[in-house]
Amino acid sequence: MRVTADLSFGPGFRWGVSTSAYQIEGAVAEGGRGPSTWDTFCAEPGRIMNGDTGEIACDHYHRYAEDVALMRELGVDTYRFSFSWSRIQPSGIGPAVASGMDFYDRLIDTLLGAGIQPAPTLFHWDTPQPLEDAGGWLSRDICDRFAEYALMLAERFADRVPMWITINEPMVLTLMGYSLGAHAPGKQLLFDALPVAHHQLLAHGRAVQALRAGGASYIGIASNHAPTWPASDSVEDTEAAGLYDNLINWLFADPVLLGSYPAGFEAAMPGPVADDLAVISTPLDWFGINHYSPVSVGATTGQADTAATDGILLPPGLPFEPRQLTGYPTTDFGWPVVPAAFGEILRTFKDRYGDRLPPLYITENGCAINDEPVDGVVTDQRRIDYLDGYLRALKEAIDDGIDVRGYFQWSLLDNFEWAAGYSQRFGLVHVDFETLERTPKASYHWFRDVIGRG
Ligand code: GBH
Repeated sequence: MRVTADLSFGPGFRWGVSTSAYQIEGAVAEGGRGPSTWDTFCAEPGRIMNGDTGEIACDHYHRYAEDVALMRELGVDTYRFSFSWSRIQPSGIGPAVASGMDFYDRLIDTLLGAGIQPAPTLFHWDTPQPLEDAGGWLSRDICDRFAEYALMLAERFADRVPMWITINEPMVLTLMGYSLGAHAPGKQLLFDALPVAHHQLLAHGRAVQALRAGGASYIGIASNHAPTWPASDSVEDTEAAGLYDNLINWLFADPVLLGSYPAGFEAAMPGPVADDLAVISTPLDWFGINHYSPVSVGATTGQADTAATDGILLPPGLPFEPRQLTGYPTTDFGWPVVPAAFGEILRTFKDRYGDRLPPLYITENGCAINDEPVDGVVTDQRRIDYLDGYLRALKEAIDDGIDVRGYFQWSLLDNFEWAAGYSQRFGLVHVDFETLERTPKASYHWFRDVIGRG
């Protein structure tokens, strides 16, 4: 399928694909890598669909050159990946392991040789297990560890890495990892998980400063955001949705962009919060938004729909209830496809932060569409339709004056989709998880055509 003429973003717009370490690398026991919380979590029976693990994943650790060649052929100018903290510092502290650094050296040099700008994320949820054992993100100490790790990475790579991302989706680690327990480390602390949000935000701010001290520049964060729609216009549903909106969106973006928490949250946070907020709001060069779907939320009635919370049944007694959004097509993961919500969240950012909003990048957007090869061809037309709709919404937002400088699609490859294991395929490139063979899908060819238009 060819792209219609109006889907072009002009010169200078950056096109990329995104991945993360645990989801693609495999080789979990090679090169001195230590265990991360995700290795531990996957080993616990019943945690991951079909008992899947990231032990081999896409075997990107060994096949990175083939994957870079796929990116070059795709025509992207940027590759967003993440460093595995456990490869660099297996115990989360102390000097870097040479073989861990060497792997990322090879990857970065191969990317640069292919004309692709590396945009690494320092942390995409895979905490070194020894740090988790010492309290993980519930402990303030991890902020010191993270700043040291950031400084080592900058000192090693700042000469070749022109764009940096501190943390991926601090909301999801807080909510899924520590509040509901569906992700590693599997804790169900409900509102007692709020310190995890604060410590990630503080670690982010400390890392921005450490990266700069180490010579790095063009630093941002990848934060996921979704419009939260009240299930009805009743006062109860509107209030419930407002609370949820603060919890999933503004609790994470306000401290970074305004230096304050939404009203009522500061008191729940540990430490000298006012001092911390000054660090958390260290100015960024750009802000990254990951966006997938809007969410519908109502007051608690006992009709919560687990499809609206990635399959997790929320415990009773919470003051809000995610509801199924009806009337939209859904991806194979069951997530609603609503391009207009993408434009809405971008406009909300501009309205909420005004002049304090740095240039935006879309650091993730994509969908699970699980088409398999037929005679060697993957005709994932529904992914093309999804991307076409979301890119049109993005173009409209840019035309309305929202400063978005790039779009990084999730994901280059089908990969380990966390609690869903290998059951959900987000890639432009199909991966056969038996043979590890890569097959570019129809959407890959379509996206190459989009990129080719600038
Ligand atoms: C990202 O998380 C991750 O950064 C990435 O590692 C992951 O592979 C990718 O997305 C795909 O999952 O209310 O039905 O719309 C995204 C996490 C996904 C959490 C959507 C909230 C709401 C489901 N978000 N989810 S729905």
